[in-house]
Amino acid sequence: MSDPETLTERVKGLALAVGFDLVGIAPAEPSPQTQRLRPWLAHGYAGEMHYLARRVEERVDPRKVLDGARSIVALGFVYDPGEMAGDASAEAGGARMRIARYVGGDDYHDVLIERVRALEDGLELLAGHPVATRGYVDTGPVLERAAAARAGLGWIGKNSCLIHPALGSYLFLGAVLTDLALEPDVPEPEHCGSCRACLDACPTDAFAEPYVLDATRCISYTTIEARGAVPEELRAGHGERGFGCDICQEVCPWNTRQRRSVPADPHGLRARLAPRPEWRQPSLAWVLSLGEDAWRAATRRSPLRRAKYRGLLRNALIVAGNSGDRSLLPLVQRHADAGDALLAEHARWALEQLAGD
Ligand code: B12
Repeated sequence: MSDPETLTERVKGLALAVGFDLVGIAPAEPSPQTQRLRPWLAHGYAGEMHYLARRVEERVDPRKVLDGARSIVALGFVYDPGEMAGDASAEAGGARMRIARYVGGDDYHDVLIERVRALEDGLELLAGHPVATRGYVDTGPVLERAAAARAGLGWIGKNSCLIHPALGSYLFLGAVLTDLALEPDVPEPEHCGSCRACLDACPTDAFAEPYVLDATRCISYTTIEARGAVPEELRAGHGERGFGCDICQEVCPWNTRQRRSVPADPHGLRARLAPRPEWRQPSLAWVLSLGEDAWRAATRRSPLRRAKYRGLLRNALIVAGNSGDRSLLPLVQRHADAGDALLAEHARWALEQLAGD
């Protein structure tokens, strides 16, 4: 039998070696954080994300996901290296559309799940006997923020994001459940104090209270997850944001460049995730004129696909309405006259806003 502490250190070393920036161990059991899910769902904060209400037992108790699970290896990866997507100045004229920092390059699920699989393969070699594992980046029935917080990767802030004291919150998280008995880490105390920058900055008032996001009002939800019309009262709050939103993280003092450090990237993972040139503050006119084939080509291997073609155009029409740029009128009018009822309604709204301007 291997000494559990030694094995823990070797597992952590391997997680860093395969490319993660942060690793910690949580016991595979329910925690006060996982217990938050049920009340959150009961308030209706999940909106149309019905999948979150499935497999609730498993999300709350990891042992229901993997029989015999004893530990969670919680993983973190910095996706914003400090050169921010929103910083690219709008050299060419015309209105721009902002997309969240995590979306302009290759899809993080694909990039990071490979690394998770490498870690899972290595666990068996380190342990010297068969090891049961279930590894996830985002798509499994695991509350990854809860696991990360319990494993000491950082604390859950008032914006509900996991914040690391040195690396900030522009992190992707992952988790490997295993039947190995590893030594748990100590949770990080919370350091938000009396700060309410994120709560006050949200343009759609999406925080029901500190730490609790009403996803149905969150721009990340309305631009990526929601398939139908965006409620009119939320459209002005979208501003320039056409896919995801970083406002509650941009205003967070733990994300200032001076405060954040960026780890080395020997596997070139950050380069794969970095925004492609066409998605660094794309021109709104370009997005509004994309045909479906051009959209497919421009979003290959990208998380932008999740909103679908119609979703991106719907979002771009809202941004057009907020832009005050009347040179977009002909493009917007084209969508108002085309056959798609959802896009036509958003286009008419945008035309009214532009006429008002
Ligand atoms: C559904 C989902 C969303 C939804 C809902 C988000 C939410 N806050 O619930 C939407 C589409 C809005 C969303 C947006 C974003 N997401 Co998201 N999302 C998820 C997903 C798939 C499930 C989250 C979930 O179960 N939510 C339900 C709530 C109850 O759980 P939670 O988000 O973990 O929130 C915790 C806190 O709210 C806290 N809590 C709840 N109530 C209370 C009350 C008190 C008093 C206290 C103290 C705490 C507390 O406990 C919860 C459980 O740990 C996870 C992946 C995963 N499997 O975990 C990614 C994930 C959470 N998302 C992530 C990211 C990157 C984002 C965005 C930054 C993307 C973007 N730029 O647009 C935004 C951030 C918006 C925000 N402020 O949360 C990362 C988190 C990174 C981080 N540092 O925290 C994850 C882990 C994906 C990943 N694998 O990297 N997301």
